[in-house]
Amino acid sequence: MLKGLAAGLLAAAVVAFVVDRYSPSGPPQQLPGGRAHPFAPEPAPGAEAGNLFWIVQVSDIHISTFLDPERASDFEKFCVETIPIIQPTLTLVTGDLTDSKTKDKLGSDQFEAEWQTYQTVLKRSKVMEKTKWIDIKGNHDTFNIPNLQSIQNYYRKYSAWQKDGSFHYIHTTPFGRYSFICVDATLSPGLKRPYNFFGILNKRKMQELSSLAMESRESNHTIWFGHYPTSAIISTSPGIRMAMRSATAYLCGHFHTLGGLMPVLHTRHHHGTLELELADWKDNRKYRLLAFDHDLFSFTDVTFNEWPVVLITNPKPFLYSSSAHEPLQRILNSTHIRILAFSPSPITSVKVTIDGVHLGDAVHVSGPLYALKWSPQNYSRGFHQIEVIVQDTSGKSTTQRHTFAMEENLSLKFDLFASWLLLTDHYIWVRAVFVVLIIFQTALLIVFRYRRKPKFNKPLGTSTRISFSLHVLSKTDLFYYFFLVLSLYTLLGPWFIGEIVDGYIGLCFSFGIVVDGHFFEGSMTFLVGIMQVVFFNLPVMAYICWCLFLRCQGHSFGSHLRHVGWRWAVPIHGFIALLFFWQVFSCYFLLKTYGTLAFFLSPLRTWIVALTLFLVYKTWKLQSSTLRTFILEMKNYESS
Ligand SMILES: *[C@@H]1O[C@H](CO)[C@@H](O)[C@H](O)[C@H]1NC(C)=O
Ligand SMILES: *[C@@H]1O[C@H](CO)[C@@H](O)[C@H](O)[C@H]1NC(C)=O
Ligand SMILES: *[C@@H]1O[C@H](CO)[C@@H](O)[C@H](O)[C@H]1NC(C)=O
Ligand SMILES: CC(=O)N[C@H]1CO[C@H](CO)[C@@H](O)[C@@H]1O
Repeated sequence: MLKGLAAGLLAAAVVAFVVDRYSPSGPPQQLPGGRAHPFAPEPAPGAEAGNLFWIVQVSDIHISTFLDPERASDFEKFCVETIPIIQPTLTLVTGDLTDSKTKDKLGSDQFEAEWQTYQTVLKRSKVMEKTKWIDIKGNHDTFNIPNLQSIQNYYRKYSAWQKDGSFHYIHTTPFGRYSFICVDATLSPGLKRPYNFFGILNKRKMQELSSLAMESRESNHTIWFGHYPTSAIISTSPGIRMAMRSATAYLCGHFHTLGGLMPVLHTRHHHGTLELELADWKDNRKYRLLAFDHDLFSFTDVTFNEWPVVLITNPKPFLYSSSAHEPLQRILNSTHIRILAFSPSPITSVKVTIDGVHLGDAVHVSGPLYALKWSPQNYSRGFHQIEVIVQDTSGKSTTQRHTFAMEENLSLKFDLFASWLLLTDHYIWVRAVFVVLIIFQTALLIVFRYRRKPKFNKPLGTSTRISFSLHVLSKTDLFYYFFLVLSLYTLLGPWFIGEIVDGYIGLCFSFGIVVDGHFFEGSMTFLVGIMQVVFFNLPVMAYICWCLFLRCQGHSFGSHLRHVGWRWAVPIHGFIALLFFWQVFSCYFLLKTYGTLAFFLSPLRTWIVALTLFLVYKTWKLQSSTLRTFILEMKNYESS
């Protein structure tokens, strides 16, 4: 009863913590680090064309020589058709320009042809003359590159930006200065996949970013952008989110949509910065339109070739508002609702509705801008829903709707799972879980080795059986040392030695990768380590326990089937066979990803497969005095 209550309280506390930590809400109250003055209520959005510009983001293009040629041809169409219609001031391409995966999709390498395709698209479409095109590297663009000077670093030759490293691009307008800071967390040397999933910002790179942040202090808005979400970046103190706290938003890609699970990955950092992951071009053909209208920031994520594209810039959505970064009082001070609408065909109507009441058609101002006079005071209390329907001459129409509000003490929450994905430093929890698992298995072995086995007392319940079999396993040297060494080796030993980058031999440990004099802190490795323990080390140990228990009952490999029956034996052996084949597949995976040398020099892959077969054989054949004692004891018990 008391235990239940305590567990309930603990669970409630954990849930409260999670909900509190991962459900960042509407406008936060505090001023961000560095902002000296409160915002001026002027200029407020009206019917004039000024104080407005917009940009486009596209991410994870993955141009591939082997797969889906439409990725590149659609991308060319995007440059030839979409960009001239939208005419963004700036286009940010946030990494993974090329796929850089081998034909079997397992290995990774730089293919010059992919980069040439990318460059050809840029040149043929003349897109760089139509918009400021800023393309940065993603992890795929750095697979298998020994150093930045290497000829393999095709980014230097074929991209538009061509310069490695973080930078600060300033867009200056008559109405203000706008900063765009690139976070380059890609690795150098660029490891082959899959141990290239997390970005790293060492001390030097962090200092560089902090000074860029200082430079941007006087800007009206600062946008940070990079390939990796902040949760997939290992950064030194004070941490990447802290460094970008004065930014209005951080734009990134990399997670795609998590295989379709998370089509929207948006959240807010504790300091108010929005983190906006963009779905990929690769499979989903997504891109993003962002606008600064009288310093109010708004954006919409859209699908390629779906027209009209519509963005309501005033009033902006409450969820994405930050009183720390934007002059939100200008909404209440504004005279017009403002909408950007783009389409290849002329636009015929822009209908505006608030809370189900049709307010009229917005009037064309200039370019893509439409405006409709309104009285914001009427909506100054509580939440309101704005809906805009844009129609063009081709008969296509798009509906955009969102919730806005002008009171700052209201709150709306971001999706909890999206926030968890973007706000957790994943390299930390995977490390903790991995170490806990290793300690659990090691402790289990040691405890049962040195604990005295209690006498049997009838009846033989499940827990007694489990404990008995653990005693047998831990007290028999061969099995004890096998699993103890396996467990500690998973933690400490090199898993494999091989060409982490072609031509450079490196070592892969759970806690990191060493190659060419560089050490890369572990992240993905811990996740692989968790899989290893959960799907191999622990189940195989449980399986050997089960077999040993049957042996103690006097069965052989042949006779145990009759005893336990097919209904149990088939699923158990089948499950272990499945895990075993997964291990065999991971050897093949290693061969394909890191090459022949890694395949042969891999204690935790190839060697363990052979050793496990040997161990299973020994489970049924081993003759040892310890085992005999247990067999005898079981016999005495069963005959009593
Ligand atoms: C940008 O900042 C300057 C200086 O604070 C200010 O005068 C100007 O009005 C701002 N621009 C807009 C569009 O608010
Ligand atoms: C909004 O307020 C104005 C007066 O300020 C009033 O004339 C108008 O009818 C109101 N509209 C709505 C929808 O309440
Ligand atoms: C927000 O503040 C206003 C006064 O500024 C108050 O009238 C209103 O009830 C508050 N709303 C909530 C939800 O607390
Ligand atoms: C259109 C409008 O309401 N403008 C007002 C915005 O706020 C300033 C200062 O509070 C007023 O002077 C404007 O008249």
